[in-house]
Amino acid sequence: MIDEVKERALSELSLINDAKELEAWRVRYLGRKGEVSKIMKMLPNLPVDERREVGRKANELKEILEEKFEEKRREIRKPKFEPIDITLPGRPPLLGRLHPTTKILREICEVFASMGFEIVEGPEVEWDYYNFEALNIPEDHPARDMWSTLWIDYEDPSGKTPMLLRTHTSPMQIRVMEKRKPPIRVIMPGKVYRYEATDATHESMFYQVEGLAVDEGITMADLKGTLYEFSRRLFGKERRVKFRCDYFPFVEPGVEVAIDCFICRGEGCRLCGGSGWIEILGAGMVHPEVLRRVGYDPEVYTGFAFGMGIERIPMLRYGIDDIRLFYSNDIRFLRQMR
Ligand code: 2U9
Repeated sequence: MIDEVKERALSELSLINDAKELEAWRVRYLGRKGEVSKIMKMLPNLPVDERREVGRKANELKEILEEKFEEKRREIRKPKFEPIDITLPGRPPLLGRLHPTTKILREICEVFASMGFEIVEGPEVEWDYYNFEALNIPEDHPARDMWSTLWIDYEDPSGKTPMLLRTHTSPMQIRVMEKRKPPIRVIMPGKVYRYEATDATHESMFYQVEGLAVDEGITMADLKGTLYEFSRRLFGKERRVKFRCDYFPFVEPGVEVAIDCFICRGEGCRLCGGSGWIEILGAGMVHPEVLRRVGYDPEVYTGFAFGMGIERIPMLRYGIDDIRLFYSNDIRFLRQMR
């Protein structure tokens, strides 16, 4: 009989889908005069040995029906559609931003790509040969002091030169020249490493873009024309550009390139340190010794090269006063980018 009540109750319940019917069902089965109560009231009339078994089953029935009742009640109460308040303002989607280094790097690449330069990348762990020797910076030469180097503790079994983290992207230019024949027009963006105490203007890792053009008949005029164009495309077409002598072992002559300050236009202000000029890059005609080493005849081929540190540019443009902010992974820094 208990089983029959259970089956009936559950099959009726399965057809119910409103609160009124559900309440009637509850009264019918779980109410004071309901089916379960009726069974309970019968218990004292049963023989003692049957009473126990029937009592247990009756309690079980009661529990199951109560549980199923609750389940159904929750189901009925749940709205069929999530209510939405269409007057609430929408949640703005979270937009990613470009890191200032990435943004400027892309701008630089675009300018040179439009002038016919190809973008190449290369290894950050290098041989001493490519980072120094081939660039006319011999071992024990004082010129090496220009680059505080992070050495890699590795000795190549073939007796190759020591390994290091590249201190500039120049080694890649040697690799390109070894692999190809002129005409060459490439730029190489990438990370470089220096063994240096960090401060507001120095980091042990930073980005560089270097460029190289080698062909027959390339002159200083090509260098100047290219870098004039670059400076104006990046910093404004009204910029004045100044070339001054400088020294790098891998170029001869070497120059330092400065633009008139884009804040004070040369008057002298805080940004340019009062001089009216801002240094943006270094450059020069590729040293004949460097060409000879990669098997190019310097009597036939000439070239120009340039190099710049990237972070300096967004620092000037966005007024960022500490280079350490770039790679400390503080999201508040990136959120300020447009
Ligand atoms: C080859 C031949 C010549 C690359 C050059 C510079 C001048 C230069 C510095 C600017 C700031 C590096 O980031 S920085 O510290 N670079 O001033 N770089 S000429 O000349 C080369 C490179 C490769 C084969």
